[in-house]
Amino acid sequence: MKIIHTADIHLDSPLIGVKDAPKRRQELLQAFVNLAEYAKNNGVQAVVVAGDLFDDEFVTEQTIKSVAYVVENSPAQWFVVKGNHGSDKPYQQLQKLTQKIHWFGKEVVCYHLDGATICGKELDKNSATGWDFSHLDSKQFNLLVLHGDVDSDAYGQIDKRAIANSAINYVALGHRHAFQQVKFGKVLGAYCGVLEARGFDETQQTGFVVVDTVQKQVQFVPSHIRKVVSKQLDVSAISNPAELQNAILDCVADVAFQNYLNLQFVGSVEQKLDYKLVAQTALQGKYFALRLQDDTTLAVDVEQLKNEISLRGEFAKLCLEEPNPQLRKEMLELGLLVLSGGKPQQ
Ligand SMILES: [Mn+2]
Repeated sequence: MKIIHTADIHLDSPLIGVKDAPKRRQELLQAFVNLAEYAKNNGVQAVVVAGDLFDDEFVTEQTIKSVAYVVENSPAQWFVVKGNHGSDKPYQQLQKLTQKIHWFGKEVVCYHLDGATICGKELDKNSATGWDFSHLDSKQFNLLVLHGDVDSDAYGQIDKRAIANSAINYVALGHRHAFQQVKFGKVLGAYCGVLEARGFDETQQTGFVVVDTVQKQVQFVPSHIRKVVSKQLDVSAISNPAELQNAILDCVADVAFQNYLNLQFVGSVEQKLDYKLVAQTALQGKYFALRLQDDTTLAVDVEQLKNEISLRGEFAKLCLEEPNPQLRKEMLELGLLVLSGGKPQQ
């Protein structure tokens, strides 16, 4: 049988700072609908949500009703761990709307399907105990679903040794927002990552995991409505705004407009241009969201500069008295920028 492992969907995230937040929230829900469609079209018999289905208590009634509708109309069986994000309220409301979801508790709870056993445990500060898997049948495919951090007990302890010594075949993890495989001794696990990026900090390929219990295969299936694309432009050899505009348009030519574009300017330059202004003007209105980072450095020969009879020369001498090299560099860059008529960035 095929099992989908998803997590961290964060429906109804506030998405603070996202320009089209209501639209993006609707897209998070759309991604969830698409996942159920994928399950239906690909003969997936079980969907496992490893926590953070909802973002927090701001979840709307319409969203909870939508989730219940999707689950009720899905031929798959659904398994949900609540996770540690936000309150229990939306989950309690969801429980009232549909009986079709299998939930977990503070102790390990297991459900037996035809061809697989799906176990799960809600983590909290008391989760150090209760990790008993001795009842599992090693002839079955055994899946364990958890929401937590394998390297920290901050959200509840995971007994890695108990998992390593058990008949578990796969640990479906939630909490970290990027796909990542994890080993518990010989037992394979994975964080499936988010279904959709919610901001510029979620730069990795999004999607979900499909587990084939017969082939004993685990496959990451990439999926997105929008994604974050990062581009780097070296502006060391660029001397004027017109040239810069052309370089920007060349650099981002292959990025589809529906995406988040993160454009970083790098290089060592003798004089800074207003990279952000030129980029904002050239790319205005094209991308779903735009983040611009000026990480260029000023190429300054400070030893030569200190001999210059000018305000710059005097300033360079002053900077050389600063013993901290990082601070000295920042002072020089910022001071020379201001002396050349530029404006310091936020
Ligand atoms: Mn999360």
